[in-house]
Amino acid sequence: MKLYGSKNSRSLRCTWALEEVGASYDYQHVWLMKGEGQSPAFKAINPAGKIPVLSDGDMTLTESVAIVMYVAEKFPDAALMPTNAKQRAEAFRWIFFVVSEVEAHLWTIAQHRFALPEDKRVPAVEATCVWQLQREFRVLEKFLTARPFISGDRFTAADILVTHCLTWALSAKLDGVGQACLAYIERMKQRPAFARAVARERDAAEQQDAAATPSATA
Ligand SMILES: N[C@@H](CCC(=O)N[C@@H](CS)C(=O)NCC(=O)O)C(=O)O
Repeated sequence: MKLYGSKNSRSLRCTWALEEVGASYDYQHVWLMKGEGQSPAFKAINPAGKIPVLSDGDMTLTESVAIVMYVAEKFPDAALMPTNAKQRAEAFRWIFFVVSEVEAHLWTIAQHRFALPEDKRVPAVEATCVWQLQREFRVLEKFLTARPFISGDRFTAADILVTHCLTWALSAKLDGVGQACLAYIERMKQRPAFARAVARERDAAEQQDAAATPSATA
């Protein structure tokens, strides 16, 4: 398997899942800020020019949540998704919740802060997104006050996605993430697989940077 990703992006969800299951995989850093996502070579892999992308044999898979779910299914022994129908539904509940009710607003904020062309940005949108996000943060706070993991008493793929969105909210300096959510983020960051995933993405970015920078002594 090969994952195409970028530091500080949604690809961390996939590297984290791959590390949780102990998969062996190649990782290629794609410098979005340097326009690599739009290069003909990368667009031949994903015509949308976006990361993450996972290739596995003859399959090329985009969409971070689909990749996380594929990893969960390919490595069933790691139990990233429960097999019991009710527990599985509970994990899916939080995956859909965080993508549709939290990530959507985070992405709208990012688009109107920097991702859209300047003449398409409407800064006033942010206040509405923040208001909606704070309602969703209160929902997460209620559940994470009562349980160690978002879908119950064990780690699932839903924790990868919820943690990623909560850390995204913090790095965007948004208010309203509660104490139980903050404690949960810290617990999730203590997972060895999380630390390995962050290091893998960071090291790949640094290596690519070093390779592109002419040596001072050359
Ligand atoms: N829904 C997609 C979103 C993918 C996406 O927008 N990725 C961003 C980085 S987090 C990207 O590649 N942006 C480059 C671009 O839009 O040109 C997913 O979850 O994988």
